[in-house]
Amino acid sequence: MKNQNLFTALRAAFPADLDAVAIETDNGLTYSWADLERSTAMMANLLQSLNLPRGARVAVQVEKSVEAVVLYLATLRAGYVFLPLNTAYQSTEIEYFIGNAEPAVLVCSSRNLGWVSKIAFKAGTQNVFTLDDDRTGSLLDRAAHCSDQHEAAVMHEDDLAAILYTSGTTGRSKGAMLSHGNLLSNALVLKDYWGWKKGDVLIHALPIFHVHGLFVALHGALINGSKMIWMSKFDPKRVVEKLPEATVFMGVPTLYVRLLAEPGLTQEACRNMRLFVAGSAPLLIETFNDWKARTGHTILERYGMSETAMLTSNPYQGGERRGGTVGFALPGVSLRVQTDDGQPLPLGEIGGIQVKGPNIFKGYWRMPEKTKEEFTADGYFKTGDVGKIDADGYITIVGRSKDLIISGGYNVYPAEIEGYINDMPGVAESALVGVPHPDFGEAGVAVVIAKPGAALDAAQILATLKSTLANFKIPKQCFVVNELPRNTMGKVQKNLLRDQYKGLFA
Ligand code: MLC
Ligand code: AMP
Repeated sequence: MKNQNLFTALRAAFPADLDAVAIETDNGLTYSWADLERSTAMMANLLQSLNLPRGARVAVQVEKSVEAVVLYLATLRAGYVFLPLNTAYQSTEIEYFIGNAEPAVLVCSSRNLGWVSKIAFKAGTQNVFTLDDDRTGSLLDRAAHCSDQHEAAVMHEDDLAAILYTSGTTGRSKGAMLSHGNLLSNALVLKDYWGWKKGDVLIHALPIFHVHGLFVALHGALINGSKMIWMSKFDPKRVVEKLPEATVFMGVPTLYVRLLAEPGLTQEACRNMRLFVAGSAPLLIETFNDWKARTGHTILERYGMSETAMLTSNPYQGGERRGGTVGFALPGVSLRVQTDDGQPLPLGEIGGIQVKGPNIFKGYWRMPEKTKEEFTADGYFKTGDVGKIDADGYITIVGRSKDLIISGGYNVYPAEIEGYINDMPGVAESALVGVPHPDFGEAGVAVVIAKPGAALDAAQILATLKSTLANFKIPKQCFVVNELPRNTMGKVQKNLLRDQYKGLFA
């Protein structure tokens, strides 16, 4: 059997000169390709010394660092399953993920060790390590004693490489299971489609616990043997400073909006740039146009999901990059638009986007029924996005059938937040809607009604949410009202609420 280990493919793309710089960090450190080879070997040996069962999950909630990337690559190399968790998640959220995924290994920041390890031990996780963004922690201490020689585990293309938690319209988060084959096929397609070439340098400024930063950006650079300028946090000034040394940048729309506010963003600053990629949320046409006017570059917008990695892209060459569209289905991806009852729609008509291809995930972790519901009888995955295909083949996303808010590139599921608000004393009902926001694209607004005789304080509601949930999920405003608009069936009409509050952040 040919080894389909994603790590093996990434490793094979390292340049011949292993002493060349692979990653340069914003605090002045450099890591060579040889450093990546050795450190991933040591960490893979550490993981293997734990005698984990096949398919064991390695859950990780740590600040962004090169060592966190080493841990990701080592997990692939050793043949285990990587499970990244947003650093904003608090104990209630972590408790759910750990309880559901039952990881064999958990790696957290040392400042969270107390509460995280309690959750881990309760879930039966036997191995808890710390990793901090200053190159310290028990994980590195232990790995330092391991051999720097390691033969990558032999993996089948269907073996799991990662589980990414993503929420549904109802209920709790679901773990999207992605295989080595899913991720490798997508990385190879993008390498070709986006014209990665020798000498490319990527500015990596995204978090590494979601598809965009962990797969699209990181795999993109690694599978091309390209150097990365590594930023632990997105700082627009720092990005502008570093642009002259780079050729590729990737970001969610909020990053582009914030970069445009920098006077230093000029054609001169972008003189060596080859490609700006945007995705994870809709890019406003104003941002697309302003970017072109300021830098002379046309942003390439693409579309993807946790369950699918990248699905579509505007052309890199040989065609126009059209603002407001997400381009064409990537090679190997079959994309169609259908009605709710499964009827194909002609070009130009709006319907549900469905996809098929080697990049589509293996299902939701321990949720076979949910997985089945999300696929059609002929094997297409229902994305929950609503769109159309025009006569030239360009795909436009016009909305979502799933009740989802995308704020600054992070997903917020109204059902989850409403659940927490509804459980608060004195609350009769609530509705969370997304409205336009100049910085985050979309922002959540909570509208709440009180039980008869109860007095509610909007600020208190927000404060209670803040003490429980990840910060990006907290509504930016909360209103206590007497009633919610309803249709004749009694269902809350969120479109009317969205309309009512649409100017709130204008
Ligand atoms: C931070 N805040 C947000 C937020 N990020 N609020 C709403 N939405 C967000 N995304 C809030 C915090 O709660 C805080 O509020 C205040 O803003 C400042 O927090 P911060 O931590 O200083 O924010 P900052 O570092 O500036 O972060 C903003 C950001 C970040 C845009 C840089 O959100 C980010 O990195 N987004 C990228 C997400 C991403 O990578 N998505 C890809 C998903 S993959 P307060 O009140 O506490 O002060 C995917 C598939 C695909 O979707 O197709 O790619
Ligand atoms: P996630 O579950 O975090 O992977 O988010 C995936 C969702 O982000 C998709 O289903 C889309 O709704 C949205 N998305 C990703 N890229 C784009 C884009 N370019 N334009 C509009 N929406 C996007």
